[in-house]
Amino acid sequence: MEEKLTHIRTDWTREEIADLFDLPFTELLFRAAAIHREFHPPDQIQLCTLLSIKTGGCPEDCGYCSQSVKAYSGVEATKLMEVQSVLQRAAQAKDAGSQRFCMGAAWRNPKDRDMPAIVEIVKGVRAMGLETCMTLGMLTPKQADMLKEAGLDYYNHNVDTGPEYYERVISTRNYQDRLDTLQNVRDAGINVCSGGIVGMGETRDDRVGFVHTLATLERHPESVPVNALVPVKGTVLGDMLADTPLAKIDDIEFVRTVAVARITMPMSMVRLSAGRESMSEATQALCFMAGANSIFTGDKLLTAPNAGDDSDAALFVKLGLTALAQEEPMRACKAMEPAE
Ligand code: SAM
Ligand code: DTB
Ligand code: SF4
Repeated sequence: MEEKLTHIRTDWTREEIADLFDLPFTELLFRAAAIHREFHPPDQIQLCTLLSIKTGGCPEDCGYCSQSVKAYSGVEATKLMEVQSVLQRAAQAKDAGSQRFCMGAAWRNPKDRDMPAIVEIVKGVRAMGLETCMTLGMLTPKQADMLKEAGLDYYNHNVDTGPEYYERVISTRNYQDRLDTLQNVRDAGINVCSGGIVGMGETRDDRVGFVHTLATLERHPESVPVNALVPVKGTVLGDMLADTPLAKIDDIEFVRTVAVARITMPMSMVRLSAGRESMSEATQALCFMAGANSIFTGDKLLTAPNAGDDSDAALFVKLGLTALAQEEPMRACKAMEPAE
């Protein structure tokens, strides 16, 4: 591998991260873009498809989520989808040009009786040549091993925000629970996907703490989704935001968060995730400039609306962006192996 000039660090201090956030916007973007092109093709974006394989009825009380039993969002609870139905949807996603298939279940944690079907799904989707990602809630070491054995490429489990703000958003688990599952995933040898949500009423310092948590893990997550809160009616945060329109996250602050994630975690895929449907093309373009290199395609995320293929295709043409080649993601993840 050609030598990279940027040193990968896991000893970032909160002060250093706060200083990055404070940079003049043009300087911050310039630094992020420079680091981005050292590690990634700057004109290629990975396309991912999301599927909710088990929707709603979740016992957790995450204040942003339409799928919590505590939310009055109108999302109906379903059972885990049949394996064949999931595989059909994965095949459609591949035909539509997706490289990665991410499957989400509204569980606090998978039950052992769910695991055989989950394992079948992972094996089937992987056999299609798609990169696989699952997000099923908390995992025991044994469940993580089973997923690894099945061939799962990535496990998504977000820390969501900084450690101090976490208990304001979720009361049914704590920050350490999240970190424990991430460790189980890491120990099993599965790539880690962990990020969070910007715009939940947190302060700049909470965003500093959020990036600091991820950038100081023993090994950076290979994938870092940055979501903008999608305010869903009937959720605590959605309703709070509806009452205070000024609380919506400022676009420039969102781009700053993407840029700081890129600078502190140079090799990770930074995913411009939820919230694009209400983001201008110009803001999305700034996010790509700041180092975001992956998006979710299609007109639906798990339950919330997404930008949609037509508008994405038009945006890619306008910006001269192309989809990351199908074999690239695996290469990216090999490059993450620690140096001998
Ligand atoms: N139950 C699993 C868990 O919590 O890990 C997986 C599903 S959960 C929907 C996956 C992630 O989606 C959450 O951690 C959160 O970061 C993000 N998310 C959920 N609702 C959102 C919303 N309304 N706006 C932005 N991001 C959201
Ligand atoms: C992530 O960080 N964002 C995706 C993925 N991981 C699973 C999910 C976004 C969900 C948005 C809200 C919804 O669709 O209900
Ligand atoms: Fe459940 Fe996940 Fe939604 Fe939290 S984010 S309520 S754990 S589905």
